[in-house]
Formats: sequence, structure tokens, C-alpha cells
Amino acid sequence: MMPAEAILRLEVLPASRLSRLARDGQGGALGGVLGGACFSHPALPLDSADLPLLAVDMVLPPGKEAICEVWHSPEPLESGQHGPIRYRQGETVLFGCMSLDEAAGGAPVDARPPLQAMTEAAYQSIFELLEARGYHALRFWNYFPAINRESHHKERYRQFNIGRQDAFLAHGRSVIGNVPAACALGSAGGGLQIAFLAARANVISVENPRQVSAYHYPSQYGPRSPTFARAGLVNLAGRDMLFISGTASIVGHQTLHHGDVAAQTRECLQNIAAIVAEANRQAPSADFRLDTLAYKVYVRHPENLVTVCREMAQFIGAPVVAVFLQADVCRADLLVEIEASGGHAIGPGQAGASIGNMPCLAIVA
Ligand code: 3EB
Repeated sequence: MMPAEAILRLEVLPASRLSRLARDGQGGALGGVLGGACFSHPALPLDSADLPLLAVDMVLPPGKEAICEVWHSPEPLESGQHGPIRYRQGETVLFGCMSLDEAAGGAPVDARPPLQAMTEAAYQSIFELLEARGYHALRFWNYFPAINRESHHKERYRQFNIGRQDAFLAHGRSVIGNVPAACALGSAGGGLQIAFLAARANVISVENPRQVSAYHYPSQYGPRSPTFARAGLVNLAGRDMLFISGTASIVGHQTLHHGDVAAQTRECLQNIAAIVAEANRQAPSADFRLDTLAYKVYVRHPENLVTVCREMAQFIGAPVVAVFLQADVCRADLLVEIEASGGHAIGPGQAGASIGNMPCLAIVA
């Protein structure tokens, strides 16, 4: 019997192969392109037809080619636009993204810092779209430059948090408990870029017993707590899928291992292991494992890449799919942040197949 094709598949590929994929993206045996993101420095001019593909300005490890993460689905897909959002949807999933130019905001219309106002407007349009189409937010990726820089008497990450939370409140959404998974990283340039995955099915959020929920962080980290869950769990076409938020060396609410990138990496992975255990407890038929997840690793200092990679290989003890990028993490004392997802198909080929069979880590960036 042929295995049922996975409703969602993540492919990581060099940007040079993207144009062919976009052309063939309308279907084929491996399913159509839902959307995705490409990472390069500077950002690539993407000829993406009507596909929602984000071109993110992010530094890659030395000598690595521009890299794209592309989500596929075998369902009939339809593209659309809602305000600044480009999206593509099937019956089960929707992927959307937008790139907003901070400089093009014009004269401020109120006292809010422009990034805060822009973030609030962006999330409001996303919620409008999802509400109109009947989708539940599953996972957000947030990228903007100078995330740790202070302007308008506030760190830009904190401005972002206020804008994001205000959009949740404006749409009558809870800002604690069942909130989507997310990450927020500093890009090397460009504007505010947001990508997201949403599902028709209900999404269950997962917290990490080792960490205070981010939405309950005390005010020392900013006037508004970040609105995200440690992970989102969803069952799509009979398969449990897990989207783990950006995960850092935080226990309780405090950063651990200042200045020690190896120990921070191990702490990230302990946290991811705890989230995986929690997800398996909440979805008893799921069997999420560290060695079958797809990882994305953001390292603050490129010279720490080798160390982070070594610690991951040692901790996971098997080849894994991991994209490495240089990015600023949202607390100045965090040196590394790791996100992951599982339960969907990974790579080209059939559901469950992994990319290559490389020794140690399959470092695809
Ligand atoms: C942390 O645990 C590290 O603001 O959306 C991780 C994931 C982090 C998501 C976000 C921030 C966000 O607080 C930072």
C-alpha cells in the first residue's frame, strides 16, 4: 500500500533551486508549494510568482549558499492577498507572510513608536484574514532589524511585544494560555517581516514545565509579556504535528549560563526535550523525538557556530536536519536560540523521509 501523502511537508533547499520549484509549484507528485522563507545576506530578490515567500536578510555560516525553507501541501491550493499579507491556502492549512518597510510609515499619527504601531497593524490584518477564512494561528516567525536597540526610550523587542499584544487584545483574543507558538529574531536588515502557518483544526498550546510561560514573564523583561506559547500542537489529516517556538537558555524566567555558548546550547536542548515530553503527554498517540525534528538554529556570534553544532550533535546523538543562521536573539545575554518542528514530512520524497544521510548533523545551511 502506498503511504498516505503528508498534508504538510518541509523542504530545505538552496535558493538556486527555488525558481524551478516555484514554476513546478502548482502540484506534482510531491505536492504544491504553500509558501516559505529564504535567508541570505543581503536578502535575495525573489521571483516568487504569486507564492508567499519571504526574503529575509540574515547572515549564513561562512561559505553557505542562500537557503530556503519551503512548506508543501498536496491539497488544491489557492493564493490570495489581504492588505500587506500574501497567503496561500488549502482546505487544511494556510501560510502567509508580509514584509513591511518601517521607513515608509510616513509621519507618525500618534505617540506610539513606529515599530509598535506597525506590529499592531500587521497582527490585526493577520487576525482579520484568519477570522474571515476560519483558520487558527499555529506558528509565527517574526524578524526585524536591530531587535536589541533602544529607540523611543524602549528596546525595539519590547515595542514589538506591546504592538503584538495590543493586536491580540483588539481582536478579543486571550494573551495567556492558548496562544500561538512563535519566534522573534533580529535580522541583518529590511523591515518588519512576519510569516505564519495556520490551520482549520484546533491548535493546542504546549508549555514547558522548566520555564515560566512567556506570557507570565515579570515586568523586568518589558512592560508587556510576550504573547507566545512554548509550542503548538495540531492534528492535521490524522497526524499530530508539533511546532516548537524559539527556545533559549532560560529556566524559570532567567537567562542561564551568561557568556557560555556551549552550556546555553545544552540548556536550549533540555528545554526542547521538556517541551517534546509535554507534547507527547498531551497527544498520547504522538511520538515526537529529538532526532526526528527539523531544527532552525539562530546563533548571535558566527564564531560560535562550531560549538553550537558540536553540542547539538552530542546531545541529540543522531543526524538531524538543521538550518544555521546568524541572528540577534531577543535578550542581549542570549547567545543562541533553537526552534524545531515535527510530525510533518521533512525533505523531498515520501512522508517521514529525512534529508540525506549525512554523518553527525545534516547541516543544510
Ligand atoms: C524566550 O524564551 C526567548 O517574542 O515571539 C522565544 C520565542 C523568544 C518567541 C517571541 C521570544 C519569542 O523568551 C525569546
